[in-house]
Amino acid sequence: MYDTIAAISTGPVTGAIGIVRLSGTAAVAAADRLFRADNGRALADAPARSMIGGALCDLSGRVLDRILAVVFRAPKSYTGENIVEFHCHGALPVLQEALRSLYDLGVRPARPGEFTKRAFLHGRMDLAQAEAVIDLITAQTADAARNAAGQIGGAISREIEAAYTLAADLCAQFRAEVDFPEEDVPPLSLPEAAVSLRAAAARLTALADTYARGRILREGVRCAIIGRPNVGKSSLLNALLGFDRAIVTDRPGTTRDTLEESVRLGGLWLRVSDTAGLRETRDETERLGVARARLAAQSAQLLFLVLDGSAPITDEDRAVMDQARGLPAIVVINKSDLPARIETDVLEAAFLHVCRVCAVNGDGLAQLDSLVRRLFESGAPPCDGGLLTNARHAEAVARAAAALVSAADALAGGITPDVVLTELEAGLDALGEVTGRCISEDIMHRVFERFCVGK
Ligand SMILES: Nc1nc2c(ncn2[C@@H]2O[C@H](COP(=O)(O)OP(=O)(O)OP(=O)(O)O)[C@@H](O)[C@H]2O)c(=O)[nH]1
Ligand SMILES: [Mg+2]
Repeated sequence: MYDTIAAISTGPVTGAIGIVRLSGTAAVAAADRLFRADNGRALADAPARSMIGGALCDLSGRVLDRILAVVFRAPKSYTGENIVEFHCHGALPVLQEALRSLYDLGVRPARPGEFTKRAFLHGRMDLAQAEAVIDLITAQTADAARNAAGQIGGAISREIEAAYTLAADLCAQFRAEVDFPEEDVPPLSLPEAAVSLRAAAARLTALADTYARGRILREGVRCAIIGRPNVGKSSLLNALLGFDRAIVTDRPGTTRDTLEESVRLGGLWLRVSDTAGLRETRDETERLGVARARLAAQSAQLLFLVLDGSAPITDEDRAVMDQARGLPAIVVINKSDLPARIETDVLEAAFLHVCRVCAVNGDGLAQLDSLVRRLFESGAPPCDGGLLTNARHAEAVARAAAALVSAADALAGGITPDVVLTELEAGLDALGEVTGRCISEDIMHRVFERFCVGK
């Protein structure tokens, strides 16, 4: 039995609509103290999942807002409990006043993620699906949202369950043979079992490998703009953002500190750092900036190496090119509005991805967009929910795959059933960590504390 909780599910912002949500045994009774339906009927008698017009009042009966109320009855609700939603006009003071009245009635403020935690605890979704809810809420790109939506629909859970069922069935068979050797348990075909285990392990390994791309979906791509001073790095950042974020001057050495901004490019979420121009310098502040620029370049997953297309390649350019060699880099030849004097053939020989842009008028940015898209999308599976986006899941799935391979090896090597059982059980535990079948209080707490209040 859980107490009744409430929160502003649309968040502490003013919008056209604001939703106060209550969940728990007393949700409908508490809501009925504040809501006067236009049809005169109590919410306790209202049909489920219908919008009912009426007035939202405080406990003294003063009207706060004209709203729509919806009742969802247990167990057919998001949390699996009785839920009432008040769809109000989005004025925060009204929403807060409604909450205060509910608290006076003994309803408790919901903690971050508590609605979704209850959904998990009541079996409305497994842990992988619950975690996808937070991915969906915080998605930065359409692909990230699509992947999360697929996971809420059970894409990951189905993969995990298939392996879980196979391992659990084999476990049951082996247990029967170990525990009741005198019973007539039909013998297991060991080679067949080993083959199915290896096939399941291969699928799990492929799933774990999707994390490389899934991580990019969730965390974005760390990208550094590097180049010698004055080639137009800050101008490129501003052009990508669509507004003047970084200071631009015609004096080399303008940018000192690194500056990070998020941009959407090539369907991806890029966390772009504009950096100080790379050169040898005696100026102490600039030297610190150059050191930071090098650090940003080293930790980046993608480099935009900017060159000035209106000048021949300099020694400073060459030093930057040396630093970028072997890293995922796109050479951006800037200032395409000026007469070209750069040796393009040298660049094309040294780097796979080269494009010409003008950071001042935006020419060539579309080509940069498609280069980024191509660089990160080649061979990637579609974002339909099949990508793991969570390090904890990826680690557990890889561990499960390793355990199933060990079990298959033990079977093939004619090792005693108890060893096979130990491996199979380790695999089951690892899979259970993803779906939440076997999960410690501590991990569960950590998962849900990442949520916002009201979800
Ligand atoms: N004609 C032309 N000028 C540009 C273009 N992009 C940048 N510039 C000019 O080049 C100069 C340097 O631009 P910045 O963006 O400050 O260059 P930066 O690489 O950030 O320079 P540092 O911060 O000093 O390393 C400025 O005068 C810009 O207006 C371009 O595409 N065409
Ligand atoms: Mg700059």
